[in-house]
Amino acid sequence: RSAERLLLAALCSVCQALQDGMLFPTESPSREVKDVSGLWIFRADESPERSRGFEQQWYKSPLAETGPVIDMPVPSSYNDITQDAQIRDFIGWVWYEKDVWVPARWIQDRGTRIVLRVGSAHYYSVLWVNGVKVTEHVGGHLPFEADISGVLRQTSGNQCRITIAVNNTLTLETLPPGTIQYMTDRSRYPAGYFVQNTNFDFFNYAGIHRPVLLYTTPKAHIDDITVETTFSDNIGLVSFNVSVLGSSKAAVKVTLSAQDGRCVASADGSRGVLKVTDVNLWWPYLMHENPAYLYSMEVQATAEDGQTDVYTLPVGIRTVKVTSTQFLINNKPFYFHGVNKHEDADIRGKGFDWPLVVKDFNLMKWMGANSFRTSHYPYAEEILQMADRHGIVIIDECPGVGIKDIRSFGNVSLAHHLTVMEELVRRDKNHPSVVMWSVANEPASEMPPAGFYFKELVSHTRSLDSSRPVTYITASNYARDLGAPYVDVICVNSYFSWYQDPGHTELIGLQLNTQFDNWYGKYQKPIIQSEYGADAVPGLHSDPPMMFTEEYQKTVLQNYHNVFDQKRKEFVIGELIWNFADFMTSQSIIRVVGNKKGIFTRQRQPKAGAFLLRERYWRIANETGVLPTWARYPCL
Ligand code: GCB
Repeated sequence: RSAERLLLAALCSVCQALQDGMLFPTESPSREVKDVSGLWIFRADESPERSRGFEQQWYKSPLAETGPVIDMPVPSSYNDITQDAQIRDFIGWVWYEKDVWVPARWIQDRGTRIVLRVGSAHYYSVLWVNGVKVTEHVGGHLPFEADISGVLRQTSGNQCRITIAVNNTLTLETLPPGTIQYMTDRSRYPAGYFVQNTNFDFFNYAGIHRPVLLYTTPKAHIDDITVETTFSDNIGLVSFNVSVLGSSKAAVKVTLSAQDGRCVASADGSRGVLKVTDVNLWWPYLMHENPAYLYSMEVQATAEDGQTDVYTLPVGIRTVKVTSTQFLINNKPFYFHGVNKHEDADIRGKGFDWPLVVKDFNLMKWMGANSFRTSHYPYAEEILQMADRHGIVIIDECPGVGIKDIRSFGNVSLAHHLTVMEELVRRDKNHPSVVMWSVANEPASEMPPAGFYFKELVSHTRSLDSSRPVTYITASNYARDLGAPYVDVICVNSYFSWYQDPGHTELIGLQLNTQFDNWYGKYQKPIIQSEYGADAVPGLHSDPPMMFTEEYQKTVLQNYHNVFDQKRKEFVIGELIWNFADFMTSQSIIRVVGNKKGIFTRQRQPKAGAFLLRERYWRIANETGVLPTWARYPCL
């Protein structure tokens, strides 16, 4: 116990809560946004130690003057853009650069704050502007930014050379973890040969994955907004907390408007509660005839000098609660019938792409999915905004996938994991679509340090946000799982008749029933089947079904569904298919150009399993009885 206390004290000193906010950049009367994504130039540092770029200070001069450069689109992973296998599999530092023009008035007006923001870059990034380092950031999948007003005003004025060095190396202390292995047998490997080992099943795509933006705010600006919502009868309550930087005496005014523009509540001051009569609640898709209702909250902060900063935040009013058998949204039972996804597509890898995002939402709505889990890392903010607008419910997962090595349960790893949860909650706390945090996927939760590790992680996450439940995804045995006592909902992944008893779909019923009864018997917490599925190579057929055919995938799904239909009357609160679409993995003997457990191909065409799920999800949705006839799936 005293050792635990010591450890905690050490941790608290490392992980001070994040100071600043991370509001999504939007335009307003006081703010401008300039997207500087597009075509950048690129150079991989192929020197043996990958350190030449730093030794030769490639950020000091235009990158093209340092050696050969190539074109590179942003956002995109760099891996699949060229014909060069070395770039695809590259490990180490790569360098990106773009010259942009900054509007002269931004520079001249000293009351304007200019911020450079990267939506995400995988994994470790360093940023320079006109050769001056402005920030660095550890971790992919989450945004980071730097105030570059001073640098721009001191260096070349309107001209802005942005250099970003990105390193995809994973270590035992990164999230996800990995190891670099040097091969020393000179009869098999050349000198200096190394590989990156990981414990996760998706390709470690790298590069600048989300948009790079320049945006402005007044010097005294709204730095962060936190809203929490609840309701009682027909009164909605929105509590808000606004933090302003650059002025200690700014006057804050908050106005909430309905979708027709009508002002429904307003208040003065940086903290308070807005009361909304005849509230329109935010309901999930297929749970209400008018789902995804969003109010619009305008925050104004006026500083002593009279300048006003304005920021508008969409607000959905809803509650989330968990009982021992149910997941309640707005006090009504919610059953997750949804998917697990990846940010993954041909050519762009994990690069953000609007056509793909909109297509995926259309497919989810087509199949009657009401939810998805952001397996195995946080997705782009734009995706969460879509979910808010369409009523798709999200389990928001951090990048804690593949924590399998006992050394990754140490202090340094835990401190970083706590910081990542802070970054995640800071970014996503205001999204009504986000109903639960997931702190990890399939860790080695039977290893002794996992108990302490997950106790800390879950309680820290709760201290950051008490309005949402916390889970982690387990694939471990119910009797040996050391994290389950701390979570609110048990999420279990299992692959009966695939990794266990391959080919024996007749065993699924028995084994899945046992799984559910064991977990519920031990913890009395509601359970989500957070992954299940089977690979299907599109176009492969056999009857009776054989593994890897579309028929086999369907049969596996049907056998799971029979059990879900029994257990959802008791304590099973959701089912999420693995996976929405086929996705790329590293090369191995169990993957044929990637993981084929998608019910859609990587190009988003349906396999037989997609039609099966579509019928099922709409049938479940129709059971709620709230859907008007026109909104029902016609065949049912
Ligand atoms: C899992 C993992 C997921 C894999 C999946 C599979 O349990 O969470 O990342 O892709 O199984 O297909 O093996």
